[in-house]
Amino acid sequence: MIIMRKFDPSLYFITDSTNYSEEEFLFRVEEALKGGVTLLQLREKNKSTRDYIDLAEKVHAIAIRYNVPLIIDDRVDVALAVNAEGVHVGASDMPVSTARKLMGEDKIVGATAKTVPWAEEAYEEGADYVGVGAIYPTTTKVKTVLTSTETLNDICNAVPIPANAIGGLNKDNIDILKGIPIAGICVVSAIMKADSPKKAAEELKARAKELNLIK
Ligand code: TZP
Ligand code: MG
Repeated sequence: MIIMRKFDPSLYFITDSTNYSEEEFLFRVEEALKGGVTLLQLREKNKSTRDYIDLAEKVHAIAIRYNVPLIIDDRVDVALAVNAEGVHVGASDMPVSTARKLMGEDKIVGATAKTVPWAEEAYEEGADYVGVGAIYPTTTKVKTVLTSTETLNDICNAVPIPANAIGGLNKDNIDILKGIPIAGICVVSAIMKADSPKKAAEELKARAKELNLIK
């Protein structure tokens, strides 16, 4: 059993099953875990509730073997149904305070924050971490605007919870984050679409360490 709410956000991998068979998708998720991903989010936008739960159960079974917490995007009901370690909510999802109430004190609740007031509100409502971005334009299906590295820095300094950078990040461009007290890097494509998700995770982690972005 994973100790709840103790998590390492340093290499946060968010999945996207689009264009993969379930077998290929699960293989890639496991390879990423082998490569050193420390936190995993299942992010599905077009699945029925039943299919979301079905896939979440499979991903959770894999994540447990690597002792990596599983966060479910958007859906508290799906997170509770599979006893995932947490949920991530954005602006159009359930409010953080409601997600916290439903998830209980033992689970991780993450939130999206693009401004300092938004991050402060998430923290006050019980969020355990904030995801901040998009730092770079992203090709991952998402309605988002860019967040400057100045705002990212301000958010990191404004709230006592971990703040992760997200959006278009890869091993060749994370140097832009140097000196900003982020807790970790969040990526979809850089790992999901890599020839080898394992190698991509290893290289991203090594580069982030080299830049002193993570320990
Ligand atoms: N929120 C802000 S950017 C983003 C999300 C979910 C997508 C990041 O995906 P990628 O492929 O790492 O740019
Ligand atoms: Mg959402």
